[in-house]
Amino acid sequence: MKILVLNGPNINMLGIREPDIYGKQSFQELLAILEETGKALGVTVEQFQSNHEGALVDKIQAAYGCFDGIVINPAAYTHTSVAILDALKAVAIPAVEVHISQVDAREPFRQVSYAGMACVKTIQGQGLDGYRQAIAYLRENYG
Ligand code: CA2
Repeated sequence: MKILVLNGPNINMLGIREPDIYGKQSFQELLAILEETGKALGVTVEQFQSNHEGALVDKIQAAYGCFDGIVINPAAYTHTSVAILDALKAVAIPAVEVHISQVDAREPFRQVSYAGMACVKTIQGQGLDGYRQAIAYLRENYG
């Protein structure tokens, strides 16, 4: 099984500020968790992070016919991007939305998720472990 993990803007800055919201772990530690999870569950995990909406849309389109599942944390684009929602709908690859923080308990604008409307599941407030849980869910249900 091949899973594509997509991370949106500023996720590469994890651990640098706002540790009370996003934890102390760095983006490099997230990459290590993804690699370890892939090995432990016997799935191929590819990761892509971008600060650019179109680059994320391009990557979702390119996943068509190549990946069996998508884990996506669109970060701020979660709350604004109809383009990412449409791309997820277009490829129809089972996708799990991950948020490191508990977005439902934050500002009202973070409680709206466009991408989530095309996802089979949302995991939030679990810190970086949410990514492991999302990969395990896809493996269990779509592997
Ligand atoms: O909780 C999440 O995973 C979010 O997707 C993270 C986004 C935020 O815009 C979403 O509402 C919820 C932010 C990504 C990282 O932002 C940083 C901010 C300060 C320092 C480091 C990263």
